[in-house]
Formats: sequence, C-alpha cells, structure tokens
Amino acid sequence: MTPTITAFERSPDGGKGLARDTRVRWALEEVGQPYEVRLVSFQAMKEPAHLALHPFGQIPTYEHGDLALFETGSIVLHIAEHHAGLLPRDANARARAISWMFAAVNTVEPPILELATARILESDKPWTRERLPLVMDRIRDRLKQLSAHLDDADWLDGTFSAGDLMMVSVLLRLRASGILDEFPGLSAYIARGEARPAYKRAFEAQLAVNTR
Ligand code: GTB
Repeated sequence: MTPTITAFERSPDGGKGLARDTRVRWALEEVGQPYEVRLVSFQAMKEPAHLALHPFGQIPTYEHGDLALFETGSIVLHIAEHHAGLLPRDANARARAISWMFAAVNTVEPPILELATARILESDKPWTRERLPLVMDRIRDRLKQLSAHLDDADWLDGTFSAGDLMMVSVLLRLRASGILDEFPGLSAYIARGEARPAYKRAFEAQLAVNTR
C-alpha cells in the first residue's frame, strides 16, 4: 500500500519548496518509499473531511492504511522509524538524531516563524520596524550556536539523519532574509542537504505541482 500525503493545491511560495510537504516528500524520497499526493485548496483544508485528518486544518497530512498523521515532525519520525536510512541503528545515536529533529522545530524554527509573521502578517503595524531587528537578533543567536556546534562537520551528529533533514528544511526558510550570508558554514550545510538526490526529487515534485 502506498502512503498518501497532502500538499497545497498551489503553494503561496510558487514552488520554492518552503511549504512543509517538502520535508515529508524529502523523507519519503530518502527511504525510497513511493507516495501519492492529494492536493488541497485553502478552503478544503478547513472543511470537515480534511479537519478529520488535521485538527488545525493545515497541510501536510500522511495516510497509510488505517493510520492518519499530522505534524511534519511526527510524520518524518514515523517514516524514519519504519524504514532504514534516516535514523542510526545505535540506540544512543538514534536518540540524539531525534533530539536534533525536536531542536529544529522547537528551538531553531520559532524565531524564524516570528520573522515570517513580522514580515508578512504584521508588516503594516507601527511597531514592526522596531521589532524586526530584535527578531533578527534572536535568529542570529540561534544560528551562532548551531554554527558553533556544526563546526566543520558535514552533519549535526555523524551521518546524515532525519535531524539534518528537519534542520536544513527549517533553515531554508531564511534564505530570502540574507542572514545566512553571515554564516558560511551553515550555508554550506544547507547546500549539502539540497545536493542530496532525494531532496532534489522532492523539490522537483513540489515544483511541478506549483508551476502547472
Ligand atoms: N506544525 C505544523 C507542521 O509542522 O506540520 C505546521 C503546518 C503548517 O504550518 N502548514 C501550513 C498550512 O497548512 C503550510 S506549511 N497553512 C495553511 C493554513 O494554516 O491555513 C507553512 C508555509 C506556508 C507557506 C510558505 N510559503 O509560501 O513560503 C511557507 C511555509
């Protein structure tokens, strides 16, 4: 049986790969699991059929047999736990890779989302001009710490894992901000992620949907 994921019928980013279905596509491509995609409109996401899969009316979701999941982190973890290739076999290394998955969505991504909120949803507010530098500094602090940890290693903890997949995906949202230019080590880390054949396939698949 083939899993089915959901994705935007048309992503607001026009195919830059920043919507979260790309992370799930990437994980499925890394492990060699074919998948189907059901495209949903913004309206359909808020209707009962989709809300039964995703209580917050968002994408992506993942359905496989009688299992339905939402939340990218949990979907990627599920894929990684059921296929070889995204989590180390050694129990401690595996636990550390999962820590990096949580760090990506729980520690590094929040200030990045604040930036998106400030730039897109709050750009007309009088206080946004003052707030933006503070948000940028919060991101900068996290990137400095992440960069120090990575140092000159290729990946966060030994071999490429679901932790790197999530972290690279989170960092990619910063590209347009220019802040990554201050962190050449992290830029190279992101480039290594993007160079993976599985990422390229995932990116091309979402691009094809968004440029039809
Ligand atoms: N925590 C959830 C997860 O990780 O799965 C968050 C899911 C989520 O934010 N989904 C977004 C969504 O469905 C799409 S990815 N939004 C519609 C809604 O809430 O009504 C977020 C996203 C959207 C657009 C861009 N972009 O255009 O650049 C980037 C990221």
